[in-house]
Amino acid sequence: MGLYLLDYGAGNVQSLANSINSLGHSFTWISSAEDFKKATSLIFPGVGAFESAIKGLESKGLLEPLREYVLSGRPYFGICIGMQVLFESSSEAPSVKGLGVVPSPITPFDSTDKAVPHIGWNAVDLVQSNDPENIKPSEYYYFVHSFCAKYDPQGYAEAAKCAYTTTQYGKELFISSVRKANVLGTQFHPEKSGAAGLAFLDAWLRKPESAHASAPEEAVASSSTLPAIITPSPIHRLTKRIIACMDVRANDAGDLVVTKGDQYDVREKAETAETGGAVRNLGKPVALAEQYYAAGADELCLLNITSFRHSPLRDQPMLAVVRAAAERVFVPLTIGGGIKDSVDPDGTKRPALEVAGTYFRAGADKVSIGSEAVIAVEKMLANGGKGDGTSAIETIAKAYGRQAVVVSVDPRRAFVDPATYEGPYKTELVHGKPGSKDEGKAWWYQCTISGGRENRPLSAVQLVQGAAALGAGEILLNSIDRDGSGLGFDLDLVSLVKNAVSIPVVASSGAGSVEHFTEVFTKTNVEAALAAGIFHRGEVRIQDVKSRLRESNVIVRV
Ligand code: 1PR
Repeated sequence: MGLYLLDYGAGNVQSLANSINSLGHSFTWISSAEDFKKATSLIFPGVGAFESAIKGLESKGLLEPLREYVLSGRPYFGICIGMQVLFESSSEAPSVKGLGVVPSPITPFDSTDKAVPHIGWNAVDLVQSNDPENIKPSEYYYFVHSFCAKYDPQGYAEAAKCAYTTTQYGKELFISSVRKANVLGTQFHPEKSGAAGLAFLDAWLRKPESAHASAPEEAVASSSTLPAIITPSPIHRLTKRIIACMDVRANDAGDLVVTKGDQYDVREKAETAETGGAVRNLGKPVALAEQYYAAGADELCLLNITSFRHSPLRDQPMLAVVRAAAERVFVPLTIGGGIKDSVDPDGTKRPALEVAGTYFRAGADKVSIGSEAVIAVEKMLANGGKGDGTSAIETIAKAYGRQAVVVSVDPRRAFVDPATYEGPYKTELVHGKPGSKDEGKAWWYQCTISGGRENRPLSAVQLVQGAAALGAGEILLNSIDRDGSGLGFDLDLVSLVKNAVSIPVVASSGAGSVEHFTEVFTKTNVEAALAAGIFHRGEVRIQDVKSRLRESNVIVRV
């Protein structure tokens, strides 16, 4: 008896488990169809892709028991895919059917006027007058999805009547949560929405089950109230994200520390008397992660910059860091470094999908792929521009959804003679601004692998376009030239990449002051900005960055 959580085996369900534990509630995992009979409340935290969710449930014999549970009138709370399965169908996977409790389809966002997936903190507007979870229209909640249920009171009136809240992305208005009889569903992730999300979840969990339950027939009954007609606002309220990044590696004593490089060199300068040559130590990863969460970081990024000799699955300390951080931090966590096919010393093959799955189960929300993405795009271009389905990007995106796959780009400027250059990157050349120290120079952005140690014959534009075609959901755009320099983001690079893809782009490398964040958000269309050194050294606080952005009318979560 009691609260059960449903895990269909391909999503980060650990984040929800961690938030429920942190709120002091207990639960049991559904491990067989029989468990549905014992459940008196059920949460389905479905992260990932619609097809793998439905097929995963079917293959485990859990789809029909889930349908019976929902129709029984007992309390159900579905998150993201857990909400989408309540609908009739999804164009993400036309061959499979949803539960049909909410009669409308799930369709893709239009990417002509905005980046898709919709990733980040957005506002919700209450539609139903009854608000038992006390949702806060003044707060922001975290979304990460490419498909949604459009709010369409004329075309899909019955579904619109189920809308508890709506949210606007670009010009599109979609159902961001549903409430019907015993059923609650949120497209946003309360478990990743900081204090506001935890309060929402807690409100649902604290209510007596009898208050959520309904008679079985109410779960399918239609309502007589007419759905509200809502006119979209001129602008949406998706916030710009501020991300704190921790580069993690073992120092010379073997302890995992947060380090920070200058142009990717993480060792103290040789002339520094006592510490010369040592790996820079800027703190402990979990302690820093907690500190940045408390300070209002919208996301955290942990990059394992150790070069793996074996599969990263043997790197238990890093997994322990991810687990501990995920227990304390309730905003999204991206983990990078070593996400690739590898082989253990005993010959055991470890596909990238397994590596990623291990990080997801430890509590990561997204994985970031660096070197392997470059190799995959080179292979794809050599094959006439088509992926063969085997790359890390493709396999992970297929199982977990593209929003879980970030491609980390490590480009460096490659100078050419602008007067004579006739090479393949001619259309991507950037010319130094008149009056700047680069006047008269021209360069393209060359991809590197292995932490910048190896240059590859691929441009940043080719990489991001190829990665997006293979299924990446977001770009983390570093700059080796700017890393640790404090000179500000490389706006030429950011604009070039942002204009080349329609997936969200995170600008990284070079932040040295609050003004650099204002600059990157007002001069480019980038969705998020990431910094490391200035936060680690305490030179700038995340709160100060956000206050300044607000003064410049950039929408941020404060
Ligand atoms: O190739 O899939 O194993 O992934 C390795 C990952 O580790 C990549 O994301 C790569 O960017 C990163 N990485 C590898 N070596 C280093 C290094 O520093 N020696 N760190 C490294 C790259 C760059 C950013 C940094 C920003 C902001 N770190 O993470 O945080 O530049 O810094 P700033 O604000 O101080 O300027 P794979």
